[in-house]
Amino acid sequence: MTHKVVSIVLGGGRGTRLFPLTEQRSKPAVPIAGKYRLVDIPISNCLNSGYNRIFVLTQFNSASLNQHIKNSYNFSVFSKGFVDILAAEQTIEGDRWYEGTADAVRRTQKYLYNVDYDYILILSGDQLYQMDYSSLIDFHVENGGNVTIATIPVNASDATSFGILKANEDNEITAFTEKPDSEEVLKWSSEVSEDMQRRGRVYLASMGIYVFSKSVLREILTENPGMDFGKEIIPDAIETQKVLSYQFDGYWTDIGTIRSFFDANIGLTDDVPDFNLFNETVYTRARMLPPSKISGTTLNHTIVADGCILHGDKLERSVIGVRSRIGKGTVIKSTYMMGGDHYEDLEEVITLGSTQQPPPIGVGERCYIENAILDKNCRIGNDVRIKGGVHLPDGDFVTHTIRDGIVVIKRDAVISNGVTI
Ligand code: ADQ
Ligand code: ADP
Repeated sequence: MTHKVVSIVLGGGRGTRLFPLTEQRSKPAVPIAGKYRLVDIPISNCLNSGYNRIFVLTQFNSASLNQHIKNSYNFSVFSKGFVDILAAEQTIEGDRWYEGTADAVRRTQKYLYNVDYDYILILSGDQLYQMDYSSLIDFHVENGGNVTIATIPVNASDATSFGILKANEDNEITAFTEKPDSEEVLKWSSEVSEDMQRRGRVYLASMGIYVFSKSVLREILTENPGMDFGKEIIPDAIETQKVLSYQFDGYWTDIGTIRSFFDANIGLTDDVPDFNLFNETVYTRARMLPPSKISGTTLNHTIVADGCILHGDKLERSVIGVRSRIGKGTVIKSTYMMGGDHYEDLEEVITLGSTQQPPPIGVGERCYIENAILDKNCRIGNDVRIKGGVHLPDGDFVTHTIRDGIVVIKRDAVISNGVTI
């Protein structure tokens, strides 16, 4: 049975946890897996589930996000589909930014009046997973829910970063606590499958994916002035509405921090990755780039996107993004190189290569790079050594940031010949 659904992707607050990747762009526009953007994940899940009316809520509206959405998601005139960006904006009522997830949805409701729907699907913009939302909607409808939360069993250490809940045998949520501390969490275990129990995943976490029946959302957001779903709206709804838990048993991970973002990208190079790009289509912009050209390079567990020119010595457990250029003798390990937005022409590369002021876009010759994220368009000279790891304390510098031992080279940064980080 197809239901009338509109989807809202919560594209991100200030995105401070992903700094410096969000320094110059909004969170939904952060490049992932060498050729996609974060926002492509929830949008693709929606499209693969048959839901093609999607709003993306974001704090600021970078040109790149607009360009990406406009160029990637075009529906035919015979379709009612759309992907629209709604950025926190100045209005007669005020010039505040969205002050939380519920506030963002509340201030977006006026755009929904023209859309014909019965159920609203609220999604997070910073998670990596593949899910058929139509099963979730069917579950919500068949079980007569007012609100349904997608849930997943997690272990005690992860549980402190999520909303944790308890449900009865009818999957009705009876209690909810947002991000309990490590002592409090111990009181929140649930009955889960034997397999989950064996893995210590006995706490039922909210995935931050919510289904609301149309009138219920309007009622709740009018009556409860709360700014956040997790902190205020959901705990309140449990008291007044039928709130259901829909347990998901696939792979799901939150990619809101540099560490989890890095792990999710590098994880794609596993033999059988948890998130399998070869399963369902992940949609993105069709770029018409030339195939990658590789010479003299040993590649091991590495993903190479389109349009790269690679001469390095060895690439291992790395994701090499679109239009990357890597010079001779360079070794790259456990690194996510996002690539470039454009090519420099050959003449430019040769001139820049000979003067090295600044070096051409890409990574130069005889470099060693490990445990790093190289943002778009960075210019790394020759003989540069970047070695992330636990020995490096967190810090913010002009050209890079260090978080959890991962060196993040900023977008457009210039790292001169011979520099060691
Ligand atoms: P968090 O992810 O910590 O917990 P939050 O920071 O509110 O919650 O973010 C949810 C999503 O909304 C993210 O994609 C975020 O980028 C986006 N977002 C945040 N503020 C926004 C704003 N002002 N405008 C637009 N988008 C915004 C939530 C729940 C937990 C649950 C986890 C699962 O509160 O209960 O366990 O998600 O990841
Ligand atoms: P980001 O993608 O990392 O958020 P931008 O949005 O600023 O960064 O840049 C992405 C887009 O800008 C690309 O789609 C590319 O077409 C275009 N672009 C940026 N710089 C150039 C350039 N020098 N020449 C041509 N196109 C460019």
